[in-house]
Amino acid sequence: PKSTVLGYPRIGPRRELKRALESYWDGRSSRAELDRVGAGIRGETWRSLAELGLEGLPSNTFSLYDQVLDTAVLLGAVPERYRAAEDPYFAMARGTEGLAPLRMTKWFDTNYHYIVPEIGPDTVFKLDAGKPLGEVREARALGYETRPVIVGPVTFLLLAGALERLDEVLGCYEELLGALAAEGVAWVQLDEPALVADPTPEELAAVRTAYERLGAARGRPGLFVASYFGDLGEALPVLAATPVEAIGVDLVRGGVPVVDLTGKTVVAGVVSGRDVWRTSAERALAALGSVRASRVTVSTSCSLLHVPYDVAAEPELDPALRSRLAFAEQKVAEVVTLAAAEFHGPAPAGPSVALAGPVVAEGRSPYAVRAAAQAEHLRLPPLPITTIGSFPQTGELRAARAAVTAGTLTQEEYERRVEAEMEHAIRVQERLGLDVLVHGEPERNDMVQYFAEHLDGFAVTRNGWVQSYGSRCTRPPILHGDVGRPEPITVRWATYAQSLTDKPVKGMLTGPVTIVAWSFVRDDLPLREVVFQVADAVREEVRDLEAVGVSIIQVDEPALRELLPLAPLAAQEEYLEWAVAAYRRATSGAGDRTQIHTHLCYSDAGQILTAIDGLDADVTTIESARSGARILGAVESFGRGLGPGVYDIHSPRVPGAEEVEELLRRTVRALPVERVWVNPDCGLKTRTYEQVEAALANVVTATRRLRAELHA
Ligand code: THG
Ligand code: ZN
Repeated sequence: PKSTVLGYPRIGPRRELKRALESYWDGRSSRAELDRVGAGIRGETWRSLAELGLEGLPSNTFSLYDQVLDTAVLLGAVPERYRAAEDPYFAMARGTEGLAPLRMTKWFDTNYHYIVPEIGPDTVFKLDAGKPLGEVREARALGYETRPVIVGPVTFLLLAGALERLDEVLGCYEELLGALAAEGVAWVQLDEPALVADPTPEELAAVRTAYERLGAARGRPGLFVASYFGDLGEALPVLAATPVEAIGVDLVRGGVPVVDLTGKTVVAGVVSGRDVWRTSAERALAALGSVRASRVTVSTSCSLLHVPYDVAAEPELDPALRSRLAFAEQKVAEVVTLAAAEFHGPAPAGPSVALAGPVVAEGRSPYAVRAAAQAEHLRLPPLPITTIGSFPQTGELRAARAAVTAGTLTQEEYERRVEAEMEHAIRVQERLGLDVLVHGEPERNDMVQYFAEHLDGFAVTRNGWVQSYGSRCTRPPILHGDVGRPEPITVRWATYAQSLTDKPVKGMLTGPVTIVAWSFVRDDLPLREVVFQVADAVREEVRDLEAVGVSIIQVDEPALRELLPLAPLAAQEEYLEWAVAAYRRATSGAGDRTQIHTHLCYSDAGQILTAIDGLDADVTTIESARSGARILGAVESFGRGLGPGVYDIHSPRVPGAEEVEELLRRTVRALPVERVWVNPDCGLKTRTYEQVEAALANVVTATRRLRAELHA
């Protein structure tokens, strides 16, 4: 075909799949109803792609939860303990009463999260090709011939940490190719994004083995190996030397291949699947024209899973901005248009943009000086108890926000309800005996969305949902112009919350890297420049909070690691340097007496502990309980206040006081006691008040026991 896409969104243009899933999980609808909604989304996708004029239609890009989990099921890698569950697939994805779910982690450097396959000595690989075969037949019944898309063997095993099982897994893939060929399938797409992250010699050998062997399978469909999220580098010549007929390259992130690919089809990803901008036809055509191959198919740089469905669903966007945007539907149309054009090289050099001058993070005093000033000013007890920021978000509040948007609730009435909710959260914390309170964030839907709505240079969408994991989605804001803060954002709420209590109430801000990481970002400036613009806006907010007497300000950077380049090491180091500089730019306007807190969300923070230290926050709260306090092994060199979470908020389970006490004891053994903070692992937004109150009461009990010993 002359045109194709590597994949498509699947949550449904109005999140139909999300609703069907959650209704099925709650027992409000049947499995048959869920399958009917899924079939509707698949059929509508094929119809829409064909109508736009796309030639190569993909199938098996749909998933009820995650494509990596689908691949585990395809290969029979279902751990024994899930097999007896009523629905083993969703048991692995979400857990059951008695079973924890499989682990979930980020899909390369996207905001999509996949289920990590669990492969152990007991795993017996056995093909179950029902899903891809079913989709091929389903599409055919609607009149469409499709190319099944499947995670490739090397990427699958690398994600599972089990590359040594290649031989067994290849047996399943061979069998799969046979089954697809018997079904009359002409092409299969095997996704190998793991190859773009600087493959090791072992990984390159695995690529060679895998595709020599699959290439030699008799009577198989055409093999299309898709790479994305970067350059294939050394994997390209290796792959090119195997019998695979087509190779997909990401020409947005990576360069035009220097390898001569005569004899192959190159599936050239010139339309970005990672942003929301229209494609420059000039640059795309030049890139297409410089590919040396026997055939070129125009495509997207990766699956369109990572962008919203349709700009047409955003009538409220400023027309000037709308005209610059392309979501999934518009990107398909671009692919079709480019495929119809004549290509001619050579590719122009990438844009060169001058960088702004060096950033000087103007000085706060060294930590020790600040710590003394803060101790004097705040007069907190030892082992101060706090929470991360959000308190349970009630259905009534979400309904109230929707009512304001619908025009059935006045802004004044809404704000009264938000204030009542804040007062409730403050009273609960006072009654429990916490030391540093939070206002609970009832005024925020999503922290990034909230700040984007209040900053210049951002647009927010109404229907621009992108799948984050399972049924969960976000609407990433669109950062399209210069960032500015027209007026204070959080000062009004912070002032109100502080007026209710004599205990300190933390100001709550989101850091510049996180705001950018969870948005779609303009591509005409280096990322670093954009992040610094956001940092300056946050800096103004920090100063304004301080000016009204807020003495503790938390600037969260949960996504600090998310923009980390996949490779090489030098790029990663450079990134961490400027990301840390941006954070300091955002926070260094605060005086020594003002205590800066930060919160980071992941369990393997040990890896970037040096960068975290570089943020120079006075207190860092961090996930710890869920990972068995692994972080404690790494913190000895950490020179500032630290609150390793004492219980896991992701589960509804209420921790006992003894359990919390045990974790606290381990923490004070690893760190000087005057630097230890006591807090849960993360925000409490997804829990109920009942759970939160019970858990925090036990945290207070445990902390008081330790404090009593300190005094003794
Ligand atoms: N905010 C934003 N991006 C994020 C996260 C976030 N990306 C990474 C990580 N956190 C992803 N985790 C989640 C967790 C929950 C939800 C989405 C992503 C979620 N979403 C609601 C849903 O799908 O029902 C919708 C929320 C809304 O109304 O905006 O629950 O925390 N920006
Ligand atoms: Zn967190």
